[in-house]
Amino acid sequence: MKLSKKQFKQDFEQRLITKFATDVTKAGPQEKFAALASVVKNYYSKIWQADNEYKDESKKKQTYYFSIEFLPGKMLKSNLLNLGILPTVREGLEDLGVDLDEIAIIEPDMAIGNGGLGRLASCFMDSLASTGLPANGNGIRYRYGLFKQKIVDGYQVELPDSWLDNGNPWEVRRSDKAIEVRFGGEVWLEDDGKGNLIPQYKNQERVLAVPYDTPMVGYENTTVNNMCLWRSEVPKDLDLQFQNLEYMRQTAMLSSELYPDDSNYDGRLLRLKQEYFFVSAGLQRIMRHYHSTIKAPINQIAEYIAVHINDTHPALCVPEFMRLLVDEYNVPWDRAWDLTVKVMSYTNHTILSEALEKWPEDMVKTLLPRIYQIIVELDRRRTAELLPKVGATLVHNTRIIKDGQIHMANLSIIGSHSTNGVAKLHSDLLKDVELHDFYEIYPERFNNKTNGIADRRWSQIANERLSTVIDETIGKTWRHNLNDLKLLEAYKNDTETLERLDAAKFDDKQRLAELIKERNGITVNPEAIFDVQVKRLHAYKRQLLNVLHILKLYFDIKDNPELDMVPRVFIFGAKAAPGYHYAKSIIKAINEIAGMINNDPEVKDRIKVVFMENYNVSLAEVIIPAANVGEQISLASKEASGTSNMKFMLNGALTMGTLDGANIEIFDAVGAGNYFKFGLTKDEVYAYYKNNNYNARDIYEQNPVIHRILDAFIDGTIPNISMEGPEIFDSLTTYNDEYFVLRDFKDYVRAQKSLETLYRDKTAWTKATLMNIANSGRFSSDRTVREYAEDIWYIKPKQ
Ligand code: GPV
Repeated sequence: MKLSKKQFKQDFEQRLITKFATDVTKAGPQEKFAALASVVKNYYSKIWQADNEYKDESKKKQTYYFSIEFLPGKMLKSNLLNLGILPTVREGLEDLGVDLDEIAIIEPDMAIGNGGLGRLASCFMDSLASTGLPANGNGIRYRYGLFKQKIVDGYQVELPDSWLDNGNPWEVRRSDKAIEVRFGGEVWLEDDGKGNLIPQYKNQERVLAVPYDTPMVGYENTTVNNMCLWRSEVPKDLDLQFQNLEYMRQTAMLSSELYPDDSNYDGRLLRLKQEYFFVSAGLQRIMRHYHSTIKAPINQIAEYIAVHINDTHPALCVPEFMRLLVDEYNVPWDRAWDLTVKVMSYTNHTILSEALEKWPEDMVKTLLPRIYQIIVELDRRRTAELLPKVGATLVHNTRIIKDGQIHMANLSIIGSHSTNGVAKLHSDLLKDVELHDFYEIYPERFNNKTNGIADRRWSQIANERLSTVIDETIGKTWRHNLNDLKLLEAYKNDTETLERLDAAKFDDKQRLAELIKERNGITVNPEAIFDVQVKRLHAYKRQLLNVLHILKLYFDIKDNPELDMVPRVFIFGAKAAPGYHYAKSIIKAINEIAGMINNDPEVKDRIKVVFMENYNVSLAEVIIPAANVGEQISLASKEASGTSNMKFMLNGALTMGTLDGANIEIFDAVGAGNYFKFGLTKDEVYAYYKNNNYNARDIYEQNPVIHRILDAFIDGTIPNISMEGPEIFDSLTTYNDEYFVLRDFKDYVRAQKSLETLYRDKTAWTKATLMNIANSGRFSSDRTVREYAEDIWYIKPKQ
């Protein structure tokens, strides 16, 4: 949009008066933020309305992305950037003596997601709008987002994230569009005399779902999409007497808290209620819109809407859509099923068995009796139809209902026309191994969509210094088309460019060093290698492997106090699910090891270990630009994709990585010389499973280096871990090291050595850095959503 600095200053000062009866000299930071956000909202509102009108009139097909998590982080700068007014606003504020960064920091992170899955959903929201694709988000407006992490005595402590205390300037509450969602009670079918079976209900629990719309502003275009988040309330007509207090409490709880589990299934009733709540409300809103605005016959609905099931949490979309079509719109069963499969599509984000959702039949039957009937009927008809075609084994292995449980992945695959994995390796594993039986029956449904990132946030916003260097080298077209970063390759031997890249990195490292000083009280040397692992704490991600390597270096120094090594700062950021005991023990161990090493005078600052508390999107925006190395060290086959690997690459950090998830595609893009590869391949991992011949205790007994490192966990070397030390030690020995940490250790150490060697050659290192940036174009989520649009949703961009 067009905006002069003068106009902006006027708008901002005026808003301070109308909103807070104050001026720029007296306003507090919260007031300044709220006034600025309100001005920005005013700027995009006209575009939003116009785009809504365009969508209504053109009636073009739209996607609805159902996700139980979103993780947008802060929205102010992203909105400013996308509106094309970030520099104008920054300068305007400067004229008024206000620092934009100091205002931006006031906004709480919107953290209604756990990690990669939620962040991916938000990257998609940005990219969908930025590529002009007509799409909507659908989720839950949790009153409390992901917990805030404090580290106390080295332990993780969880505090509530009460992010709405000062209001949310971006959202619009639409009470007029509230919808009722019903749970429990009894249901039976009655013949209406015309051969139709009409469900009758008794004693249902009614909940009001109120939508809060948040605009998703496209990058320098005219698209503004909508992310709809639902809040649960008590229906207004209910008689609120004393006996209803418990009911009111239950209702409020539906949209009260985000479950803090990442890649882990927790089969609690409240979670199932949340899943149905946002699914039913979202689909009902779509149906209303279809009838009020699209006004096409119901049997054409698949030509106007696509519904995406982001992992299995919204899998109830399948039976709920059936219910709406069959019960509310009198569509015959077979026709309804055909429409459902055409409308739905599904993404799988993991093969870890502990993350696969299976709900007990009884629970679904009691909470959602009509949905249960529909699922039983779907299962029955499918079994009858397929038995003669594919045989009993395949049918049994792929049934929706098995052993008294409803398998949500099976429901999602069967009820949709597309199932995709999130990186090539992961999609291949789905086809060849984990979902092979489904692949036999529905080969045409399987496809790959390698993840991507909203590059604008991770470069233009998070790393202005690097962005400027890139502009000065190859011009600005990369800001619109990330593939143009490829132009950088022409400068890979250009000393001046390499020096500038290096200087930008140094600035970013200094900025992080200051933050570390402020938050952790640790002084780190910006000349050191910044070696970073930031992601949820999970055994399969193997933060422990990183820790063992740090201990190895530490003992090398203890054995040889004069050891010549490039100084390293190991930086961790990780939240553990509150109920994940083992993960919390690792956090405690990292912090105790940090204390031990950082305070050992003999180390002479050659190693520093920093655990930064409360890792979240906005902390990532400071840490990742400052990284020299990104640790992507999951056991091959376990990390479906990973997305921080792409953020590191884009910011000129080199990957220390296994051949897992999207790492493989990064490796292919940058070439062997610009990536530190180590570890078992997925075939080697699967061979161990097949032959059942992994023996971690043997490695411990036979490798003296590993022996000594592991003993440090139980012999008092590492202080204050008398509970955690043995737990970790036993997991690696007695319990046979589930994720082959010991097996990959030696090769990891080798790769780390070669990393150090390369870092000593500054030019060679920076050149590798440039090659990473230059080849990161493919990992823009603009590319990813375009692929979804073409291959899965059949939607077209505006213009
Ligand atoms: I399932 N993922 C996640 O963050 N939470 C989950 O509950 C599940 C998956 C992640 C995967 O672990 C990552 O490898 C992947 O990059 C991300 O989803 C986005 O696809």
